[in-house]
Order: sequence, then C-alpha cells, then structure tokens
Amino acid sequence: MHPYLEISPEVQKALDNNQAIVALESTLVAHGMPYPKNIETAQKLENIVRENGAIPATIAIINGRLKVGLNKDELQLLGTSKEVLKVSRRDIPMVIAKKLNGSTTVASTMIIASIAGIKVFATGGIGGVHRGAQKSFDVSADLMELANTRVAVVCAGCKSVLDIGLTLEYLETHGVAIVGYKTKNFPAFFTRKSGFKVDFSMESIQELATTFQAKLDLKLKGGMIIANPIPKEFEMPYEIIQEAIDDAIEESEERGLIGKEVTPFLLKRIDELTEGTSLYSNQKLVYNNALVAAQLAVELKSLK
Ligand code: PSU
Ligand code: MN
Repeated sequence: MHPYLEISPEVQKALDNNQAIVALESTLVAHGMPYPKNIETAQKLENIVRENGAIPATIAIINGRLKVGLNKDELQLLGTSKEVLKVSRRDIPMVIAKKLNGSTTVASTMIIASIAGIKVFATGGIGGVHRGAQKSFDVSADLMELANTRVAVVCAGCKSVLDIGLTLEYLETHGVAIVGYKTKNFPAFFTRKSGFKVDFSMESIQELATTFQAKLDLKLKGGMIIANPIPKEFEMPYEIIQEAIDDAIEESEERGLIGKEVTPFLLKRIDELTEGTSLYSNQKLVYNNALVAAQLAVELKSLK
C-alpha cells in the first residue's frame, strides 16, 4: 500500500472490509506510564475498541518501519526498552533512515493513521502550549498537526501542565473544531473542568459523526477534538493534582529541561508525587476515550 507502512493482518483485513478502525498512540506506552501498567493499559485499550465493534490499530515505529497494528512482541519492546525514541512529526524521516524504534505522539500517530486511511484516534491528552511559552517557545507539534491532518482525536482535554487558555486560542486560530462530549467544559485530563468552556457541546455519537463527516466532505483541512471528560468517579481532587503539577513544573525548570523531554518528565513526576493515584485516573480516562472513539468510528461507517 505504501512503501514505509507495515499494516498488521488484523488491521489490513478491517481496511479491506471497510470496517471501523480506531488508531491508538504509543508514546503513552513508552514514555507516559511505567512498566508493567503501560502494557496492561495498551492491551486493555485494544480490547475495549474490539468490544465496541471496531478494530484497534496501535501505531509505532519498529526498526524504521511505520507499524499500524502491533503484535505482542512489538508492544512488549515498546513498553520495556529504554531505547525507544519519542517520535513527533519532525523525527519520522530520521527514525526511518536509521532503522530505529520509536513511539508515536499524537502528532505522528495522526500522520501515520491518515496515511493508512484511519479517521478516528483515541489518546489520553493532547500536547499544547506550555506555561511560559512566551519565553520558551514550547508549543507541542500536536497542535500544528490538528490544524493540518484530517483525523478525529478523542481525548480528555489536556493537562494543566499546559497553558490551557493559550492552547485553545491556538486551536481557534487554526480552525480546529473542538466539541465537548456531554459537557460544556473543556476538561483538564484529571479533572472534568479546566475553567474554560467549549463553544459546542454534543450529547450523541451520531451528532459527533455528522460533524466530522461534514468536515471531511468539505475537505476542510485539519482534525477535530472530541473532548471527553474523565468519568466523575475517577476524577482527582483539584487541589491535589494542581499542587503536584506546580511542583513538577518547578522541578523541570530547575533542571533546565527543554524540548521533547519536558512532557515525559512532567508526566513521570506527577505520577510519583501523587503516589500512583494519578496513574489510576489516567488509565480510566484513556479507557473511556477508547470507548467513545470506537463508537464514533462505527457510527461514521454507518453514515455512508
Ligand atoms: N499529555 C499527556 N499524556 C501523554 C502525552 C501528553 O497527558 O502521554 C504525550 C502524547 O503522546 C503527546 C505528547 O502527543 O506527549 C506531547 O509531547 P510534546 O509536548 O513534547 O509535544
Ligand atoms: Mn514541547
């Protein structure tokens, strides 16, 4: 199909039969959660997608090949090896040429999904404009990708390690559709509210599908964000998570971290500072995103 792509038999069959498919990212496996919870989470995500009528396609780069759908060994490698690079748009060509292993971020997962013809993607949270970006210039490449690539991304908003207000301004400027699913609030990953509202809120999967289909039919550039808040019962107390985030940011500044190391460091420190309770919430919210993404992928197929 494409010289750089390697599609698993299960995903290839789904593509051939025009079945619903959900892309899943691998940076949350390699750099977002500790072993063995990361592998457990990745497998559970795939199962949730299957139970809801779609086929999961976890995306990563193995030995320089763009993989769409991973086998057990590949997932194990991503979850345990210390040599897995975090790959965003910028890094893809070098990782191919050097035949390296890489986990894909939201940006690079969108790119590879889109090459494979997959339209729906579930993740935990998107990257965004970091606090203090007016000095550091740290704006995640995820936002540029959302502005350019036609994939619907189901997420629990973004963490307040970011400047959520500036992230939303950026997305507005670049014409990225954002819909709150059963909420009027833009969620902040561990919490259902961020202090920011979404302009549009939808109660049904059918309406989400119609929205994204309109974007596709009009050939409007860019993706769509389905902001799906963490279920109430798994939400974290605001003060506890906020304190951990503030402390983690302070430490990352003290260490002088820059570039792609910032986000993985913050995720790891937040997990340590909350003694693993944030990891539990993290797992639950990604599961909920996989569920909604599977329903959306199925609905998109039935529209046509
Ligand atoms: N935010 C999270 N969890 C994550 C990430 C972000 O709450 O796992 C990962 C995603 O893969 C996202 C990437 O695409 O970090 C963004 O990294 P950066 O900020 O370096 O662009
Ligand atoms: Mn960054």
